[in-house]
Amino acid sequence: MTDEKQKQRDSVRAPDPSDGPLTTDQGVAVEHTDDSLTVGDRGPTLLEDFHFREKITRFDHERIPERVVHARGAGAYGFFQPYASCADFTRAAFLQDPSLRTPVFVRFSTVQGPRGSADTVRDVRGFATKFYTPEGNYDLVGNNFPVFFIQDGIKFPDFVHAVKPEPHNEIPTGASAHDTLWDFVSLQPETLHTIMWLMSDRAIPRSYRMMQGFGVHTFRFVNAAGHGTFVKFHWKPKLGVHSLVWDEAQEIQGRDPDFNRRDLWDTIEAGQYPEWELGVQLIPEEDEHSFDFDLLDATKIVPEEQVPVRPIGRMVLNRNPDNFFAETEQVAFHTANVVPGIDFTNDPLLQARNFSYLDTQLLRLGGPNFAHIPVNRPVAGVRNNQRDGFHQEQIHTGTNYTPNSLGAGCPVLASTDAGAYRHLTEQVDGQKIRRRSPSFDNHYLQAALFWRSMSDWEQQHIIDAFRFELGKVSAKDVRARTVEQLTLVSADLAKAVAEGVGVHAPEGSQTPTPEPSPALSLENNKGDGSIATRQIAVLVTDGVDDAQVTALKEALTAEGAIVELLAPQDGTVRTAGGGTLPVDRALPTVAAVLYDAVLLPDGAQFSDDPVRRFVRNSYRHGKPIGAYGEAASALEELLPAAVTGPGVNDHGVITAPAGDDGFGTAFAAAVGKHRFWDRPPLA
Ligand code: HDE
Repeated sequence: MTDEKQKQRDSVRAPDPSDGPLTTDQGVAVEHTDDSLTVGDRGPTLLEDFHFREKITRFDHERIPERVVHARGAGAYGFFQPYASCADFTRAAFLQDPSLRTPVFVRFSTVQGPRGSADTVRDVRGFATKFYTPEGNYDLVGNNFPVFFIQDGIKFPDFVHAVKPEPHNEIPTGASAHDTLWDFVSLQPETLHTIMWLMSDRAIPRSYRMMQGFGVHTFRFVNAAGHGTFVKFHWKPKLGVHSLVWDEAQEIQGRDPDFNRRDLWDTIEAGQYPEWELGVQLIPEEDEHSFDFDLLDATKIVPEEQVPVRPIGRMVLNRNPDNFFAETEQVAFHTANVVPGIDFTNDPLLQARNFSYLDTQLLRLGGPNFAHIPVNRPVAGVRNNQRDGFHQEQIHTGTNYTPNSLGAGCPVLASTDAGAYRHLTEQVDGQKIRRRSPSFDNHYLQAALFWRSMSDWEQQHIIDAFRFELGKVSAKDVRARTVEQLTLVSADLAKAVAEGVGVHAPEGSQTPTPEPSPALSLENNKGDGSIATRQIAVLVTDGVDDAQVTALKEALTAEGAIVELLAPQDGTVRTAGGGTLPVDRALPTVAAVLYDAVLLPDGAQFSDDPVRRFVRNSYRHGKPIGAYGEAASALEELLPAAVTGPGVNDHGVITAPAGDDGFGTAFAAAVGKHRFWDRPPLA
């Protein structure tokens, strides 16, 4: 369906290259572009070669500064549609009419690494959405964690300097496991809650399509009567929230550094559109002070058990950009891009962001006219007296000041009834001071809340992550100081981390014991068990039973899974019946870490090293493994501790005799569970 944004994009597409010959930037046709203009066969090159000079100059100027944070990203277009009118609490036009689809552009990102860094690093993921609403652009510039590392934006340069590669040697790329970050963390306890999220599997999402998103700050909705309500925004993925394991994530960094970007692109191209539900936690103004934390503190969540998340609409991403640079690189999000009905709070982190985004974009996009860039252009009309500047794209006519009579007073001012933005009227008074509010003081309570809300395997992964990260820190006193901080979150956690990194965890600290919030555990966010878009590897060799492979592939594909036949070499394999079966990929070009599950069909041979490695790696990473017919016995020999006879076991290993009708269903059910953590170790 072509929406207003797509029509606008169509109107600015570069001419079709097949419409005429190659030209210069001035539209002059070119007859030869492979050799420069020289005197004689062996030069010198002539300055008058305008085509050469233009071609090289344009190339020399192709790069723009990358984002200072969130440099690495991937984006897509789609739409947002509310379920029902939200008029009771906001007048935002795009949240009134359930039949109105608002075009969106979403960019997902990592934070620490540069543009060319790997996707599957341990990091926060950006989740920024631009809604092209009838009342102008609204940007919800969120992350996949609901909290942030610092409370006041004035600390942002310190935090970012600490987490970025170290200044003397620009190491490490895309990683937080280094001295300066942990030095900062150990001295700045407000980071701890978000550090718990960073050490959890939330920091290594399986896919952008399987992440939650959060607005982080408390914002405000304002209704037509001018009444405000505090609001926290949540995106919930339809496919559930799923993550990788750290060992796997590291291997993917080498095997396919574009893992998350490719996944987003490929699924949209395949018509398997990612979808999220937008939910809001609404807090009446009179309840502002009824929590044991401050609503203005971005290092705190409002537990869902305390204030439920109310679903208000859904977002579907259904179109890849046409040009990465023009769209995904040049998109400019800004927390201050709000529309009537959405307002700010005095969260000091949000206030700083409201300054920073425009400021950085002036540099990154080369001047003040970047709203003319197609991806940034609102579908709502733009009329104002802002003029000139670098890269002015429009020819303004008429007067350029207000008030005027010579231009018939245009553009005229709007009333709020006609859609004008009006900031919420609010009484504010106090002393001018430079001091953190005492209501922001408790840094340990919610770090403990997060820890206590995790399942056993999630806690183990957090311990492993702390051990990995601190183990990479060369300054022993930084390790010790961080562990000291952890003793104020959980004695068990501190002890387990201390043991792994060779420091002592002091005893006797008081740790908070808040009631767990089950909504925080990945265990409770798995989705409905759908196997849609899951990548399933079928390992085939000569001798395979093709009838059953084909039947299983059809059944799994019908449920939306992506099934690939992998063989030691590309081309075809010979089937048991003497025919041939086409192969999708050769094993040397892929790896187990790029798949969600593996299937071993009857008749295929599992003696080859690459095949055995594939199966063992899938097992180590908790992935479902299915084998039938003779392959089941081969699997038993390969993973003796894991196969407990025919059928489905708790370890996600499914075996069955050839021709067993229930095998496909049992295997699909295991794939829908994503991972199995409680497995006997490999022999
Ligand atoms: Fe950002 N952030 N940020 N940030 N942020 C940027 O804007 C900043 C913060 C987030 O895909 C920059 O255009 C400050 C929280 C995302 O293009 C910059 C502070 C959250 C993206 C900037 C924060 C975010 C950015 C870099 C502390 C989650 C990528 C380039 C006060 C709610 C958007 C740019 C995209 C990008 C500043 C903290 C999310 C420098 C000063 C909290 C998703 O302006």
